Amino acid sequence: MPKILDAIIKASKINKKLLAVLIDPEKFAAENYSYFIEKLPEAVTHIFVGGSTATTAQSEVCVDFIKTKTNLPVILFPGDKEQITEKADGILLLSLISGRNPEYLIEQHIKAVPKLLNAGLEIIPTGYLLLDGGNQSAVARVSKTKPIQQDEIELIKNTALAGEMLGKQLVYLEAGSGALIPVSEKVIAEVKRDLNIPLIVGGGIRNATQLKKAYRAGADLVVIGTAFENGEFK
Ligand code: 1GP
Repeated sequence: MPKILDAIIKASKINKKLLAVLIDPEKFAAENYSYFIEKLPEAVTHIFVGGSTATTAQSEVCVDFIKTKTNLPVILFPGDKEQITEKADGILLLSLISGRNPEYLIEQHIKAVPKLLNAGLEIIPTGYLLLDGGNQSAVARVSKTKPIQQDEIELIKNTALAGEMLGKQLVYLEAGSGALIPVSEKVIAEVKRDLNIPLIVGGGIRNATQLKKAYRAGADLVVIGTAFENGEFK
């Protein structure tokens, strides 16, 4: 039973908004995160673990620790197959469909199969779109792909819908970690209009106003990393 995905779909149907905190295993140190995880805002429903360049060991230590501190679902959001650890509950199996680099469209996934086969992780096929967030993102740098400009609404929308038609179970609109400009309400609303699967939005969301705007525009789940990590979320 795909428990994590089912819960996200159910929440989306009743318009219950979800919030994920993103933890980068590379920046993780138990002594800094202990308090952080225990004191997460009540609205947080999921923990995402991933970064652009973390190793398997870093990812494992991070997930292990988080699992001792919370019962929230811990979901891998890996930048690389090396970050896959069976200690998590699930994985967003991301296909970078905004880009044209075969490595992140299919190669990484093929290489990940031996690790995923018997891992017992809930695998959630996710169409991942990198949009321009006003600065160069780690995703763009590592994946060597170009983000889609946020005014290319038709392209963004059709890319997301193509993802759904290909069988992705979630669409993730990403402005990049630390983006100066989060995904706009217009983009979120246009994508959401014809999409039948839950919509995740992340990148550059730093305060409650931006969070509310993303929800109001149609995001089902918002991901916040940097602002929580730095204790700057207002
Ligand atoms: C990055 O969308 C996430 O993949 C979170 O971005 O770190 O800017 O919150 P921030």
